[in-house]
Amino acid sequence: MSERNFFLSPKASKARLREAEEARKIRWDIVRAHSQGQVTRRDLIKMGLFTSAGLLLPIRGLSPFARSVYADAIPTGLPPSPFFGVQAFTQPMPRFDVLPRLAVSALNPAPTALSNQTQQAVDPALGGGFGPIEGRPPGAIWAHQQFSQLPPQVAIDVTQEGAKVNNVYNPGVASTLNSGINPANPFRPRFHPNLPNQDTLHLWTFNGTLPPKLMLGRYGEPILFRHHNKLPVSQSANGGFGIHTISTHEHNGHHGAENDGFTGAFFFPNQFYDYHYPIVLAGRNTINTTATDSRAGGPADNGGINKIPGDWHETMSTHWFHDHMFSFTAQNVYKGNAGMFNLYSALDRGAEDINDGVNLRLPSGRAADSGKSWGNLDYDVNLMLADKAWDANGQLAMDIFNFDGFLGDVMTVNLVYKPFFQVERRKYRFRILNASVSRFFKLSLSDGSPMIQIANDGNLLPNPVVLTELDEQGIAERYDIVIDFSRYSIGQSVWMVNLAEHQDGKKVSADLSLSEALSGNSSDPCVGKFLEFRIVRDPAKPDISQVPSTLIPNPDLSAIPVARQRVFEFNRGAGQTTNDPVTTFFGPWGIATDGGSTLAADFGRVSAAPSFGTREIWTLRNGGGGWDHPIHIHFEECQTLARDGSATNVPAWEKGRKDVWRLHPSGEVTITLQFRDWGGMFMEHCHNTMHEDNAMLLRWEIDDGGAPFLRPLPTPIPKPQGVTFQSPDDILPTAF
Ligand SMILES: [Cu+2]
Repeated sequence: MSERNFFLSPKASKARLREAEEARKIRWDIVRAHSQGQVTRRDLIKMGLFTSAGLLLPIRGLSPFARSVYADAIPTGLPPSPFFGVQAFTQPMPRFDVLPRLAVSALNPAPTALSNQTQQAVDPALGGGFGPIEGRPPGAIWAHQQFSQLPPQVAIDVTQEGAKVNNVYNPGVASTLNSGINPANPFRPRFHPNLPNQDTLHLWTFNGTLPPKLMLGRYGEPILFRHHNKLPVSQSANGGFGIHTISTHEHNGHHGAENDGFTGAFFFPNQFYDYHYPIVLAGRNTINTTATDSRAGGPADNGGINKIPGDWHETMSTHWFHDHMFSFTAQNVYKGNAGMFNLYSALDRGAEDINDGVNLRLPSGRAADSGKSWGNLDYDVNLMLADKAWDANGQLAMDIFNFDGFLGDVMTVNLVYKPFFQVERRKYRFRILNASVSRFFKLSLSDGSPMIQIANDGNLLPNPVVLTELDEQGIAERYDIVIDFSRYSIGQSVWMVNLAEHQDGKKVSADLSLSEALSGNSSDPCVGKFLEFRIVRDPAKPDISQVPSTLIPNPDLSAIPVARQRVFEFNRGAGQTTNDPVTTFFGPWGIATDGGSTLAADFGRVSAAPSFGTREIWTLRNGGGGWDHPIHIHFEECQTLARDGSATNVPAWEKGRKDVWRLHPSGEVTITLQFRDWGGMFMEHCHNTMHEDNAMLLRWEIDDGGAPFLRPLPTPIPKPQGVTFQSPDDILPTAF
């Protein structure tokens, strides 16, 4: 186990803890000044506080690993988050808060295909003058693609704003299925009833409230997601981290780029952005175009299937949505900009009693009892895992200057500290999201009993996999599992346990055995039990849910030629060839494309431009052995062809489609993907969001699918007074 950890033990001497608290104050003064725009990273380098690699120099007090006066060889560590006497497993776990699904006519102004450029006065803090009410870039290229063919049928109307009390909590299930929580009681913005309320500057969430938000959607029913930015107009009103400009990514929606939360298409306070999620099956223009296959579809209100065009093998289930602001994603997601999206289909109906030969009947709930033909949440539970830290006052806190990665010392589930969850003696589906900044998890149950993995990322696997330990789960990966609690007796408890120990944010330092993780000896405070399942009763009705041996086979790509291959190598020690103040960032991390040099992020650079309607093979390679990277490719789900050059290295739980891959130290993944249905600019990046922000991210685009797309696409430059465009400032020689 580690000798060196990010956080000091609470048992460290008072003097050591005091030294660490002083160090944290100095360090966070600099963090705050930087996040509020008072000092730039270039200034900090000039002042000698940064190395050119971006890391803070190990001056005592500025780095958690600087040498302490108390013991030369041992770093100080950060002081642990204060607990105010709170014990683990003493509060119920809140289910997600289901977002209301409104009629599109409830939106005022009505959504439009092109960005709504109606002018409004701009706050003087944002430069004054006038600017558009919608932050989406103007013009045909950023218009909603196929808006008239796929008009929105449901509206989701949300804000981003500072923490406040939730008086409209809707868990979507009865209180008995939510550990007895009475949703009529005000739900306060805090990590435990005995911890302080988070203030409006430190926690910024969807609608400003907890619990985190859940969107429910179904194939064939396009959603208009209107996101209002109600964050403070002053950049300094941020509690020391986070920025008030946002861009929302529906991870991993198969949508046009104008709805993908492009990192450079961010919008400002007092603006909104209309995201159009058509929720179509990939391949809709070439496969099952007459919509005759009943496996390709969405749940109908009458219990039947609304058939749609496209490939049913491309059906997705578990998504999430989160901020993608250029170079500020880690801070904004950590601050609360993250929700989940359950996507229902003919195959995955969310109604376990519908037995029509298509519905897989996964654990969810009964349509006959609820009257809901889809989306029953009774036994289908979203779990958002994230490590957090807070300051001496109990307010959320973050160190944005550790470019290796940020680790919290407090484990949260659904944004509360180590809760319990009451369950019945039957099967449950859990949709587990790793929503951390830099931490990987590895999950097991405290008694070592089996779990059935049914999905990886957004996708049901070809076949379920029985495991007593899940694989490591990187940032942004989703693992759907089924746990059968019928093997326990009423009154028993079993815990979910994290086996993955970190010493820093670069990678997992050790995957512990279950007994090691349970021993309490790890110096990583997020190792061990973090969620208690309390088995409280028998189900009122027998469990008729199923886990079929075949779920969703992969689409067959054998007849589709491979148009070309590309190689992306993820490295430390990036250079920057451009110097645009808006589109570039520099940092230690970068990506080398097709054997070129390792480049830091520039969203004005085109690194790859695959041709519309083709298929390619991409190799993602980790250029170093000292770190892992969970790499995310936007747009369409990929198939994993090989790990480290061999198909036999692809484990059973990665044999379906995926959108995030842990490369492993010095590891390599070979994937194949298609470019169809939509166009525009997309991204590829590390989802260790500290790496992503510093600056392991690139832009690729589909720009030859016909009007309105130009090759190459102009880069948006957002301002409160309106988005302007400029030509790409770099096009890599192998892009086209
Ligand atoms: Cu990374």
